[in-house]
Amino acid sequence: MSRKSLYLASASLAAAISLGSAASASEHVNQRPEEPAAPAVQDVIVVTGFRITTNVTIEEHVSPEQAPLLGPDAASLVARLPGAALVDNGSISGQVQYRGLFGSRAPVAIDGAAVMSGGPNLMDPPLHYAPMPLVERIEVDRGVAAVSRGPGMGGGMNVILKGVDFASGHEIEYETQTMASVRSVDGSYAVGGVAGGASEGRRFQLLFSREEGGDIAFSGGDIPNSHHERTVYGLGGGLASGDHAVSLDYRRLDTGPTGNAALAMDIEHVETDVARLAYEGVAGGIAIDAAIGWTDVSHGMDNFSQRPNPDPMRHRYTVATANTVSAELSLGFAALGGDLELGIDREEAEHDVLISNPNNAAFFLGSLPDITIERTGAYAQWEGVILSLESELGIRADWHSDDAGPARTGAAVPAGAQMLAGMFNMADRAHDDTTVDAVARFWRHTDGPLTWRLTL
Ligand SMILES: [Cu+2]
Repeated sequence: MSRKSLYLASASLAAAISLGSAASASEHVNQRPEEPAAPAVQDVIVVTGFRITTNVTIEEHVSPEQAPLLGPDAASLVARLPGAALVDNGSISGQVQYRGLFGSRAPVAIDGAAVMSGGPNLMDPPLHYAPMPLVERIEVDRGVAAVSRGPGMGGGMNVILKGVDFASGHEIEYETQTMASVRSVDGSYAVGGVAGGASEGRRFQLLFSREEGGDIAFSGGDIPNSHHERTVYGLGGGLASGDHAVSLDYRRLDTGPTGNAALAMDIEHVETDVARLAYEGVAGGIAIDAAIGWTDVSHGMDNFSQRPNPDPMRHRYTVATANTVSAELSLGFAALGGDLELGIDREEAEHDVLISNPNNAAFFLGSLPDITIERTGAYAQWEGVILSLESELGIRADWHSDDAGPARTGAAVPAGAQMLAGMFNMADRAHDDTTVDAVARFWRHTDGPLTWRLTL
């Protein structure tokens, strides 16, 4: 059975926001076993459109005509949820603020893996790595996030990218899911999707998306620095046998000149490689999830090539690099009348930022020099019924440590900044800290449309 879908974003059906259950999402898509639905504690945004060969019911969605997709940024879509707002730093640099939380307090994952940004001021925020043509759905924790999401406080987001799942039978079945959109306001287009094949024991897929748009036009002219350009491609595959499955995925993101009018510079490039090796299986009644991830970001930005800046002495070009390795392991089993999940995770990141003036070799500032950030976390999360309430109790601890190399400054840097760099270099540049998160979520469905929830 081959499934083919066509999405027309700028026509009548763009993006449907489902405020209902994650179960409605599974009607449209292959169920991913690693993401069990938890309707009462999540909002799920199903990115959908016309599916040519299947019937799609959209009654439970907000009418798409009332909520067309306004731009290329997935963050602007999530920002429509109650309690969410967009931090609009550029057409593909948006961050979601959720009930006052953002940044590391509202963690974002893609296919369950935490996303590591490379830019020091998040020109490539986590949702930058989820172009709309590749997004299948977005799950957002209502209020407090489960401890299994990682450290953070609430509004945890998980973007599920389109993908080819294992099929049934020995024969390879081929599948494509594609999407295309055009918008007149910025003369932009977006195309992309996934194509691949799968049997019960093998699967493979290719991902591609390309987006490009000029400055947004209005009756009074153009909005400067509102253009964008982004390409993502990738490949992945997996093998399954009995209760065990392994997968290996690789993605490359290539962002070209993109305006960030709200920030001091514009994106010249972001080039990011993401790879992930994952295992999922059951052994002796214990569900095991394990993964190793690797992210490498190279980012350049400047304040003169995409905005007026006539003084060559004030030109700045900044290179930022980030390299992250992460690993996680979780075990799930029945315990205490419910389901218990125990997990550990670790991240090691290296960051480096150098600000320079291409017109003056004596001007440079290593403002984030040889930064290393390490975190090790452990958590326990139990789900079951307490006093006839659906309940989830979780606790996690994280051990953080970070260090920095000496800051470097060129001779043309003003004395004040040189002095600050000197004081920074004399200070103790290593820190460590421990954080503890405890979460309790209770909910109860009633016969009517009401669901009671209490989260602490
Ligand atoms: Cu930047």
